[in-house]
Amino acid sequence: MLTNAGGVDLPGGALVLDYASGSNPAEKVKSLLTDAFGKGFLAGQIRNPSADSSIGLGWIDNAAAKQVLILPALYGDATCDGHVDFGDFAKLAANFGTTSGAVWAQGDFNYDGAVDLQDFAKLAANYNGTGPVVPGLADDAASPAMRAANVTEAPEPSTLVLLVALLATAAARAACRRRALRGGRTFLSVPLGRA
Ligand SMILES: [Ca+2]
Ligand SMILES: [Ca+2]
Repeated sequence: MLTNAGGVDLPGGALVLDYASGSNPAEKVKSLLTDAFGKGFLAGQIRNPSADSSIGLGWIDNAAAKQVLILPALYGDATCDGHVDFGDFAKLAANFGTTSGAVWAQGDFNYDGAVDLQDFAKLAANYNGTGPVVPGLADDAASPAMRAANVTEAPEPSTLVLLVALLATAAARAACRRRALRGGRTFLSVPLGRA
């Protein structure tokens, strides 16, 4: 499926790649989806004929179940549970400032490997939105591993204003990390003040 020329259309449902008895296809999936993102998910090896500016394809590597899932998802739905909410923001905030190697589940929604303001803008545009919900993968007991991987302990902010404030905090923390890595040189790459 990942290698034949025809590829696969995913307008709904989910594609589950079980790697319990094989090698993890995550890198291949990431590569194919990065290519398809550049084509609006309307072409490429894995496609979503219903893709538009708010819905593309997301994916998640469920290491506990040894499954990679690919499914239509709202941009911003890092957890692939059909909703864009604080759990997704927490993923993005935790990885904010990453410049390469990040994946959808970490908040890279435009498949460039970085987690930055472009990704936050995509999440913000769909915040509190509900997209395609795949039975068995969403808000039911069938996805405890994904739920467990989520961060939902913090109080849930109801407005984007609060999210922006929290993001500014995350950005400041990321800048601090970079300063530490760069031997104390002052460095701030995002145009946000400290919260
Ligand atoms: Ca979500
Ligand atoms: Ca990105």
